[in-house]
Amino acid sequence: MDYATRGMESLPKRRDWLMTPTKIVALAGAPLPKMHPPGHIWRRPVEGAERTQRNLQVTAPGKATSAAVLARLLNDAASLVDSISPAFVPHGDSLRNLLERLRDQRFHLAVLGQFKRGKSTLLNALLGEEALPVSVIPLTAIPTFVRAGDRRHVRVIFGNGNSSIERSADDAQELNEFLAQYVTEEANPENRLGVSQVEVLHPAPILQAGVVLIDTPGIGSTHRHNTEATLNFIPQCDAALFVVSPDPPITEVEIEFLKDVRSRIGRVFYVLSKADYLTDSDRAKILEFLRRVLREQVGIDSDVSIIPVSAGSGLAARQNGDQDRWAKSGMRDIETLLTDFLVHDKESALAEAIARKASDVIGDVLLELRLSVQSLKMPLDELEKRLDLLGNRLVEADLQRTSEKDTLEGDQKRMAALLEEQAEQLRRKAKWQFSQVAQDALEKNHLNTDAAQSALAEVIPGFFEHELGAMSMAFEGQVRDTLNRHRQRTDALIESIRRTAAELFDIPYQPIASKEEFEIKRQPYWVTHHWPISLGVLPEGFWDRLLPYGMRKSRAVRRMRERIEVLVAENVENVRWPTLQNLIKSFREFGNALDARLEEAVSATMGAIEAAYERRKSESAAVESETARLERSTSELEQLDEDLRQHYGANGQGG
Ligand SMILES: Nc1nc2c(ncn2[C@@H]2O[C@H](COP(=O)(O)OP(=O)(O)O)[C@@H](O)[C@H]2O)c(=O)[nH]1
Ligand SMILES: [Mg+2]
Repeated sequence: MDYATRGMESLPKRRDWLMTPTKIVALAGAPLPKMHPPGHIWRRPVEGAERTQRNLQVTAPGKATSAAVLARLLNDAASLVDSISPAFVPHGDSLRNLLERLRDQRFHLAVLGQFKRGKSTLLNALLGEEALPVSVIPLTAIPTFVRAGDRRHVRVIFGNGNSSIERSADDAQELNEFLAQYVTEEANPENRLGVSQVEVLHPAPILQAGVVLIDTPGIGSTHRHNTEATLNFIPQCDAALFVVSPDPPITEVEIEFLKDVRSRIGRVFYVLSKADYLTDSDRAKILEFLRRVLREQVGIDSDVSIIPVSAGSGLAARQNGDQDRWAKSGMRDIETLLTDFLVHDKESALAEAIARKASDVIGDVLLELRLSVQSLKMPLDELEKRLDLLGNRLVEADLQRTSEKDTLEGDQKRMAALLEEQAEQLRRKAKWQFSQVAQDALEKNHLNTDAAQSALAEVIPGFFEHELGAMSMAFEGQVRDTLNRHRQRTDALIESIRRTAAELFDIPYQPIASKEEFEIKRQPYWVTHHWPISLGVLPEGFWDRLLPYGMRKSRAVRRMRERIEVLVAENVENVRWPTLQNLIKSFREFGNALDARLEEAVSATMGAIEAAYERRKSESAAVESETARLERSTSELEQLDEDLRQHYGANGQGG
């Protein structure tokens, strides 16, 4: 079809996101109005170009002041962007949001490892007091977030966060006792209180750097759900302390866990706790052994540093102000490592990421500005011709988008079918295993069905907790891969629209550098499921007692089979249903986000040109001064962007 010969007016109004010229103008804000309309809502307008130019001088290289310099750059850029036109205020807001994140510097550092390795004790040593409960038996699957506050304060959050209770504490003991009511297995067995998260505010100096320390439930405990709870929690961590101890040095579960952790958390530090149990030579041997395991089985550099500590003695030293003992306990090394990391690496990692994102926002604005300027300068008939060509590209893009949505729908159906298949497999596996358990118990207990029922009650929660964990992990991976493919295609589509616009109007085009990841939302990660185990005992038939053993047995087995049938159905449903809901929700949210991104990209690109076009048609007198103003803004913004890149992009540190 020859779209090129059609006028813009004849473009089919296919979908909402496909902008018709009037709609584009409306979305883009005003059709580039007078220079400073009275009473407009721009925030912190730039007083004059001189000020911006002067501010641009302060970008002397040097990492020490990089955050401050970056903050100023972001601030300047936001003001400048606001002042161009009200249509750009959302871009200004994006820059201000980045500035806020930079200033906030909030960073999640989790303490990970098997239960009883001494994680909570280590955190207490860092906090300088016994704030967190320490126990010889595992705690419940509830992570505790500890952040800076001017006094000790706890917030316990229940369920989905709808309800919570708070309490201030005068000292460590009060804090510890209050926490123990919610996070210990004794006081809150299997988390029957339904606690989902605990937050602690604490005045310890280590927290002042903006770090949030997270005490985690620990993997590989008898409470199987703790492992899954910790695994599910990893996406929230920015860095981690991985704690092992001599008894035994490292287990299979920890190695598997560590492989997973390493691929998902940027920085992991290793700690050998309870080093006080060891003689110097034993310590050296264990460290050597650990390094070898990390190297050979996890694939970590051979010179990895593992810090030996005795957190217990460190805590005592802290409390007595004994600097010598604090150093000897190894805690000082950990403190220094963390402080260094928090002061240097954390800041530069965050600053780099923010600079890249800011550059992208500015890139967007620049593209629109350049499109506007070109459109204003171009002869009217030439402008119309190019607008037309761009319109054709949009019609094609809309077709692509429709087919993308169809594929997305197909993928969702495919994933749902896969889930049904897995649920069926799970049913078969569960029935087989439970029948074995029940039959064994019957034979060992004179065909007593109560005994068989108890035996089932013992295996069911562990079995399903494990299966749910495995299933949701495998599923999440597949959903993520599928959605990622869609995201990449949408990105390519957006890119091609922007590129077409840039090429048509002869302006330089820079592809977006840092694409926002679509986060696939997870279920709350430490929900304790209730696994049905009892359906009331089906009584023996009245005559059963009098029947010969063989007949009694087959009747008892049949009764148990019927019971297992129902138990399996209920429990598998407990796994299948939330997984399916999560799947549907992920796809729906993703589809919406996809549309929103496309719409945004199209309206921004077309908006600039269309607005200029409208302006050209109406009042030609002001066009010249408007063009000059936009050109000025463009070059100021280019300068700002260059400064951003010089500091954070051009030094070669990608990723
Ligand atoms: N000897 C010694 N025992 C420790 C040390 N750190 C922790 N423990 C003990 O190990 C047990 C488990 O500690 P905890 O901090 O609750 O471990 P978590 O489950 O990993 O949080 C407790 O009995 C602690 O007293 C240490 O550095 N030295
Ligand atoms: Mg603990």
